[in-house]
Amino acid sequence: MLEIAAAKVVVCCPGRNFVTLKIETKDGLTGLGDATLNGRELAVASYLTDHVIPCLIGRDAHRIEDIWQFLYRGAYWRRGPVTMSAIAAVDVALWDIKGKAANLPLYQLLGGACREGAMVYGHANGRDVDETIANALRYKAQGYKAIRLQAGVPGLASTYGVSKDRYFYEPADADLPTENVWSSEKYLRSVPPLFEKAREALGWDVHLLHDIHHRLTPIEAGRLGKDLEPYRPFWLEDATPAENQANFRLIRQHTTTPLAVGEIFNSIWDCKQLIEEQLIDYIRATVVHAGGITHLRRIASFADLHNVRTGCHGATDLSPVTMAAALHFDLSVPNFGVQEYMRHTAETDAVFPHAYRFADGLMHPGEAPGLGVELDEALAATFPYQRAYLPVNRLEDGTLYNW
Ligand code: GCO
Ligand code: MG
Repeated sequence: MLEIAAAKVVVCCPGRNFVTLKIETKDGLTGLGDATLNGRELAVASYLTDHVIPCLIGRDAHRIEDIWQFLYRGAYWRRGPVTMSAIAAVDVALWDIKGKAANLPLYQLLGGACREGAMVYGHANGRDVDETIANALRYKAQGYKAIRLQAGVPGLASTYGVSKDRYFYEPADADLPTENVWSSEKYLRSVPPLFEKAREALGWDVHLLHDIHHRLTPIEAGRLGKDLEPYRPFWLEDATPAENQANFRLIRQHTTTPLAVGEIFNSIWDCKQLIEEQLIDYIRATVVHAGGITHLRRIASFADLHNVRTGCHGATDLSPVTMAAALHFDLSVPNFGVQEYMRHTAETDAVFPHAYRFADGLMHPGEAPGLGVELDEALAATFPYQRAYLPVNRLEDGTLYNW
């Protein structure tokens, strides 16, 4: 028995907000879990502090599955991003503790390494095609084997995925939501030339990805997929909102471009039909928003039966605790596809010292016991929470649209 003696939530903002759960056992082991939900951070912090932590004290930290079932099945209100991020934080913190108790890196507890490292993709973005390609060439020179391309759309003042900084893209940028303007017509005209020029400049030995960020209808997405087929994209991400999973049947009927979905999914039920009917190729559900390692492994096993591979979300709003957990998962899961990797700021890396590392386009979680991530609480306290919202999106005639 490894008795849970205490748990607390630490909220900090070293460049952006993070919610971290720290669990301590009676004999002094500690585990970390990420509970960050971009733009809704304090809701998860309250869910943990007010409703979950009181139920953890005195339980056996070794009983990860039982505690997961207690928090999921035992609650009358199941699922949803707030609940599942809170459950994920507990789950990951308990895996961290188990790894430390066993003196093994987490991936060893998950069955050991299936590969030498996890292939990651970096974000090349720019105000126009040339700037995006110049940034993509820099990623290629650093050894990246996969690069996501996003370019500003001619005629639109700002575009999703395009930042002012070369490496850091942080969309939750305002005390109250800012408003963007969107035109699917202008966007659809802009993407094929980006890919055509990218293949000319980067060649064919690097994977190219693109994120639509839920902005198209299924038939528009089908057309874009078809237009991009000659350039062989690795995937088209989040073509259309996926509340209605059957939407993806229509996209599939029109293109062989691989499809990735799921960074906002929080349970297996959000992707059951997509996977079962083989409507997607990559599932992007990730540790922090989909119930932790325990639940994500279930999703991955189900996906494996249907030839769907993993492609975990890895934007900067997922803390280094999630990045580490994702890398242990990626190393051990048979149907791994790719891992998203956006570098955190130097301030974030200083608050969360970590063992994971990048080399030659791959990442490795390192050999430290458990997750291999620490939290410098004194430093974290110097970066207090700052309210920040993601933008909203309107069509050119003022209609509220998907961001
Ligand atoms: C991605 C995502 C992010 C999200 C961000 C919002 O593919 O990395 O789409 O850029 O917009 O995580 O919280
Ligand atoms: Mg995305």
